[in-house]
Amino acid sequence: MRRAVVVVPTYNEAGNIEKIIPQVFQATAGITNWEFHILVVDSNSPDKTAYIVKKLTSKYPRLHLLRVEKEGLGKAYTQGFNYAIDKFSPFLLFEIDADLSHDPLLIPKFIKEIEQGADLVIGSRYIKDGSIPKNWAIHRKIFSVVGNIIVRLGFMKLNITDWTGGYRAIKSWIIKNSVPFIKNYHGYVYQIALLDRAIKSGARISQIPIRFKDRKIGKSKINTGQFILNIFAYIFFNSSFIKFSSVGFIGFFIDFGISYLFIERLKSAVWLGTLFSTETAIISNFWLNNSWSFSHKKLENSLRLMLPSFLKFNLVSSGSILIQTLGIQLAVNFFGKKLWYFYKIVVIVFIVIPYSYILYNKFVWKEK
Ligand SMILES: Nc1nc2c(ncn2[C@@H]2O[C@H](COP(=O)(O)OP(=O)(O)O)[C@@H](O)[C@H]2O)c(=O)[nH]1
Ligand SMILES: [Mg+2]
Repeated sequence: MRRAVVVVPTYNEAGNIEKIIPQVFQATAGITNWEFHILVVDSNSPDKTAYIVKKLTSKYPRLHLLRVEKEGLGKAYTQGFNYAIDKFSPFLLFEIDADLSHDPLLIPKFIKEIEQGADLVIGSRYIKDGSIPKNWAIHRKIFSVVGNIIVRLGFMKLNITDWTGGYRAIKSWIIKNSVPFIKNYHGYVYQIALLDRAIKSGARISQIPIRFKDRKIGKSKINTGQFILNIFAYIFFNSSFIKFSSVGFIGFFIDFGISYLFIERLKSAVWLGTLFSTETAIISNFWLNNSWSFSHKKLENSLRLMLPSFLKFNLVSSGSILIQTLGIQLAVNFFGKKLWYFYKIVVIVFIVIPYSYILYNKFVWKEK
């Protein structure tokens, strides 16, 4: 029989914890081919949450308690997952909030997705039939919606709709793979880091709609300002797409610098300087993308294996040059020459970058 551990992080959830535990056990009672456990990870709540859980363990033998220091949500989850994996060797782990915002009755739906082949199931508020609470203050709604759109765009993963939510089913192997990395993310940004790692390690992601209910008891622990800063920092340092765009930017300067050197200083022919500078930029872009932007899909370090990919890279890059040249010429024909640099930026940002990013992902750095 496959085992699943539902990990419930708590900080001052005394009013909610007695309700959610029976609800989870009731919701899973009908799933007879799985064995369900609950692990409450409490960060030394002063309101005696742990004491209540301890008392309930005599009634529920599959209820367990882990007490940890107060070091943030991410840290509580990583410690809880490590403990659960060590002690119960589960096939599957669940994340769920303690404050009844997530309906435990949906657990069977998550299981169904796993049984149909998903590695990680996201409870999403942002797909059809999912929702956030109507009574949330407007700033909280905006933050949640805009925050998720920024993450989707930042990673260029538009089909993953809810990055910040905390209702998920995750196969243990993903957690084992990800822990060395995500253990550095203590706060709420950990949810984004875990999903990013899961995708990078090739997990099959599936989404089911959830209606997020506002908590009735207790207070939210989220520090919105801190969270926004952490999200931006995380995307900046971890998004292949952002790294890829930065590499392109660096390539532009290399190209320009070498052209200048050859044409202005060494008085070489313009075509020769241009040929040399563009190819140097292409080589350096290839190297930087391979070792940095797409390091999780890094190509084999042998010349023989790399050469076909490098040729494809050259082909896609030549396409970029062609698109740029034709695009700008077309714009100039239509609107006149005056704003040529503006058209250049528009063509690069809206056509060349998405075009080359998609093609490199498809043909050069393929998903493993
Ligand atoms: N163990 C632990 N749980 C936490 C911590 N911070 C938040 N939680 C729990 O994480 C879940 C979601 O937190 P909540 O404050 O409701 O966030 P919100 O729903 O985004 O407002 C709840 O079950 C909290 O009790 C923490 O530092 N340690
Ligand atoms: Mg909550």
